[in-house]
Amino acid sequence: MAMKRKVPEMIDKPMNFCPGCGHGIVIRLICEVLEEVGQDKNVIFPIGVGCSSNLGGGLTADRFHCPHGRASAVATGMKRVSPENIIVSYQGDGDAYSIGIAETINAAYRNEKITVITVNNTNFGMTGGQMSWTTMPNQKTTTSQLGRDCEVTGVPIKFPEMVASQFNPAYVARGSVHTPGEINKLKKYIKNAIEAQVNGEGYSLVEVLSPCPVNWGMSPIKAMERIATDLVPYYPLGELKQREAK
Ligand SMILES: Cc1ncc(C[n+]2csc(CCOP(=O)(O)OP(=O)(O)O)c2C)c(N)n1
Repeated sequence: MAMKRKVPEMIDKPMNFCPGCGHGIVIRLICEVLEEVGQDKNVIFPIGVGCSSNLGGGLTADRFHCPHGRASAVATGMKRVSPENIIVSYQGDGDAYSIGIAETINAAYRNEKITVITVNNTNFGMTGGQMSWTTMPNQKTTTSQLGRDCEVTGVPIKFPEMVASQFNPAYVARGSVHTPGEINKLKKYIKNAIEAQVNGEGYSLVEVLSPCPVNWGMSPIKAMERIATDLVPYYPLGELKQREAK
């Protein structure tokens, strides 16, 4: 008998991502985890502006499409008003770390009991691939046509490192989607982040390195390879702050 393919119940429509985009993988993992920990009917997603917004179109879950960059502030309000709900913000790097960096830092600083998932594809994907704070040194984008000059722009931000070393979060990790093995590890990171919130342990953050083949001007396979060769050496993978044993 043929195996039945199991898609999480909360995914009820296809989402519109470019071929080879990583967003769909990340969203699938989040939904699988929420179902496994029994929170799929209890979650609310504050969603950023960008390709990340497509999450809103494909799920049955409650969600709120926030003003650009402000999802951490919205998440804070949701959690404080309704602490029994699980609040998972879903944002791109441009949204969370460039446009909304103040809100993103402030929620982490206050150790809000929310989960923040940021998809780092090293550019503003939806609007055509402009430079963001995570664009790599010398990377060509539509607004850094000669390559990112860090003398002029500063260096790419390592937000998880900053949160893990300067604040007091419950859990911080950086994962990636560029191999099946990394996807499995990423799922464990997302599970820890959401379980930390379920247990009221404090702020949890997972950054995901994710390909953007169209704006990187690469095939989907080359874009996955670029993560391994160019991004991982600068943005190391793994847990930056582990949960304390309860
Ligand atoms: C206040 C405001 N400024 C700018 C925009 C235009 N805008 C829409 S999506 C986007 C880029 C989002 O990039 P990122 O957060 O990295 O997400 P991605 O699309 O790469 O997933 C921008 C600049 C907007 N919608 N609102």
